[in-house]
Amino acid sequence: MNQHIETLIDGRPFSWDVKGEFSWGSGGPLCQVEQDPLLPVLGSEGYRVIDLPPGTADRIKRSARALPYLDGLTELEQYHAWVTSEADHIEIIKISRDLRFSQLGLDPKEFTQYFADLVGVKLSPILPILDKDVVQLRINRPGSTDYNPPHRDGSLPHLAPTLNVWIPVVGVDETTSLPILPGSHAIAEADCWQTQPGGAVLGGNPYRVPAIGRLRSGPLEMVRAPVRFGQALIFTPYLIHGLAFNKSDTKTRMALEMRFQIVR
Ligand SMILES: O=C(O)CCC(=O)C(=O)O
Ligand SMILES: [Fe+2]
Repeated sequence: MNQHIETLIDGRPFSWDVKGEFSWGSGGPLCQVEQDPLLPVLGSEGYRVIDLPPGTADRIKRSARALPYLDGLTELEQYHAWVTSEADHIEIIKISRDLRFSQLGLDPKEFTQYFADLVGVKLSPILPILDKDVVQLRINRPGSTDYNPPHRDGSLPHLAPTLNVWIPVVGVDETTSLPILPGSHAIAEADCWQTQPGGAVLGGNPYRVPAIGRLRSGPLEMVRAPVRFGQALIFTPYLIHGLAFNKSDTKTRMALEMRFQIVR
């Protein structure tokens, strides 16, 4: 069923259309708020913005520019003017959403150690259910539906015991950054009006994560994460995030998503 959903981003109305069957979830929060190993560092808002070591963001940007399927694109921010058709874009994002650290020439050990030290929890780049590391380059063209619905990665079992890391590559500012709902990891499932896994289609693309349309208390009131080039947003996989509509007229936004398994 087609749904037209009203949301607030930074206090301004933003409405979006999604195809899916929505219903109220059941039970309490997925996040074990009292025992969660990440929350002592992420705090009651469930996220933090941290500085990357000097030079790291530039190195990541060079790695993205060197990806074979982006060959010939000199300014990553101009991707939308460079990609010639929707079909080509779809081929590109099929690859960019399922990368390994090695394809980017990045050392998984270096990043795992850096974030493990930050949160004080043992991490691994390998997600056991998938038996591999997964890094995603999110490419989000101006004014497009290249955004995913509001969701929690932790709604999917293989992404639940992880730390989410979101790293600006190009074009991240107050018009393009990732909207989040601070503190939303503590919201009960019963208070989220959502689809089943795999049950949401947005802009013609199916999404594996359940989409969250609204809360019992009212519309989602999201804020763009205050993270910029040179920094990273680290967050609990139970934090509601998504709907990163690119409001700029001129810049494609790219961000690199890393996930680390919590080792117990
Ligand atoms: O970059 C985006 O728009 C989505 C990011 C996301 O869903 C994630 O980092 O888990
Ligand atoms: Fe996500």
